[in-house]
Amino acid sequence: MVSTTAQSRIDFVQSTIHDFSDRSLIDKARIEISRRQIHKLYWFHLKSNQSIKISKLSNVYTSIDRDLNQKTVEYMISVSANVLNFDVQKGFDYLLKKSALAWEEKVWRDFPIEIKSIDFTDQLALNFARYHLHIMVPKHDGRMSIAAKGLSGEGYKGHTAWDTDIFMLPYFTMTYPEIARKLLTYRYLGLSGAHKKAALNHYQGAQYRWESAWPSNGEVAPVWGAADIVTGKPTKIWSGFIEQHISSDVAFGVKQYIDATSDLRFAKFEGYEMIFDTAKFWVSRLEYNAVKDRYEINNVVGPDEYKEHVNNNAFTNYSAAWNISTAIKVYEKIKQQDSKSFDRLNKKLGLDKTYRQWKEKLPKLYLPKANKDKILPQDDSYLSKKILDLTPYLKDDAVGTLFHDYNLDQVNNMQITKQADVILLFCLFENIFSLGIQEASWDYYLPKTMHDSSLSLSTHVVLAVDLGRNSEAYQLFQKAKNIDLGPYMNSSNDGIHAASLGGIWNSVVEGFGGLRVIDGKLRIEPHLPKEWDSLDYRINWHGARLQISETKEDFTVTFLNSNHLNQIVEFMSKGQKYQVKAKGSLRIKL
Ligand code: IFM
Repeated sequence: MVSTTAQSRIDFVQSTIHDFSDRSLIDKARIEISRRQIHKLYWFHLKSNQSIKISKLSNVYTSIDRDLNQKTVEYMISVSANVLNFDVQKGFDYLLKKSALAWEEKVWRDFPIEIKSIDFTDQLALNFARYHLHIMVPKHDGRMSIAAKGLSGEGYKGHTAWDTDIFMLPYFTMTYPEIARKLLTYRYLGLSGAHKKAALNHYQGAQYRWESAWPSNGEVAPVWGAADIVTGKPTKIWSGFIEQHISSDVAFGVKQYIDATSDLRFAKFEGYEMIFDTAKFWVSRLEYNAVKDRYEINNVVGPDEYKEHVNNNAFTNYSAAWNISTAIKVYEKIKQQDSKSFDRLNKKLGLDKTYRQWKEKLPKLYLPKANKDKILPQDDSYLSKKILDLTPYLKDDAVGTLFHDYNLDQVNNMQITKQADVILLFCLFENIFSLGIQEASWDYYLPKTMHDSSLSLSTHVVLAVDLGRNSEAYQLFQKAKNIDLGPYMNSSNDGIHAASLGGIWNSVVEGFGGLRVIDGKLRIEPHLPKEWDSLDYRINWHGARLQISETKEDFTVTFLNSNHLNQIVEFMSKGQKYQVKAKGSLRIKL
């Protein structure tokens, strides 16, 4: 089948061979074509107990594939057919073995993660998540990233969202940094699209697109969504216009990668520029409130997409402040230590002027504070909205059931949260908020949270563990596991939920395993659930490969190998600093 995408004019050649163990059993065959589909129908006559084995082999070539010598359709057809004929000669069993060997060598054996649990599906879900993470990441080409539905469906039209930067990147950063780097290169190339979006909105710097496709495209998020139950008209989707935290999400992923890998080449030539350019966007985005003598970020959608046009969404403001303060630190550091990179970036981005703006505005950027009950307000108006008892909706396993009774305007005016918002803020910036604030806010927001986005549950797992609510965390983990692997047959109709699969690794390793990168430092504080005997995983830290083996009583960090002789790895646990030398191992009692 040869097809061309309607807007970007990319040619696709897809070939399939049906290989039969005995072609003489085929009575007749016919090709059928329907919209975007091509089928071949076969009729057989099989006697009782007689069988036929059918193998289906396919390949796909596109005119943007880098490894093709020529990009013409004729050339692609000939390569595609030759490769397929060659593969069919080798046979399905051979190809299967080759594939299994590659999985074994590159994924399962290199970075094993083993959970000893009373429930074997804990391990199964983790393997399932890792399988998808590896098949859907375009590690061969930085011009693409992971789509919100991976490769398994047409939901979100293959677009990339913050799902990659916040929910999937941690897995790759900590285990396959070379793949993480490709995902970040996509963001670097996407600066051109981000500049377009900022300019269109009269801002400066890089305003990343809420949904993105080809790096240089502008915003591609849809404008209209499902029918409104009250008006009967399509609901406007505001994310592409005012869900702006994506710019600091990208910078956050960049900084975590630099902290975990110390990849200076990336930092100098791609990473710092993204941190600066997003901070440049934020400083141009801030609005001065003369009455209160402070800068605000008004009229946004935060991670909770059931609250539109809100002012001072805590997640947005805090993450923007983090973005600006990180840019200030990087500016000061490279100005002192690496004048060559500084001069290049200063010239390109006009950093001296922007630095003055960062320094002037950051101290006055409004950061919402917890109220007298220690609840951090999600935004300026959330806590004064009407409260609806969500129990009947929360009992329902389907998502979006609220919209059978209310439209988005009505939901907007009630204390109903679609997905982790304040809770995610606590997970990403845990040092800023006291345990008391995190606990009170957890108790307040949880009954108001619908988990109507698949990004929600795993974030809740991680914070529940941090708050010492292990059995609640394990229950939430059971639900998170079921998002794609569960019994609800329709849940993955539009494709799997890529971020939630990243979230499975986050729940296991960052949550129960207690592995975090905080302020540039590695921290390990395991809290295994009572259902688990042990958790074993491997990570990369500054080029060193570490094996971490955890039980409920203790944990051991073993330094397996490194590119640098005499390397020492430092990590924190419960406020204590530890060091482990190359080939060494350290056991710490809990
Ligand atoms: O990016 C998410 C968003 O946060 C909630 N709705 C689904 C999107 C794609 O997964």
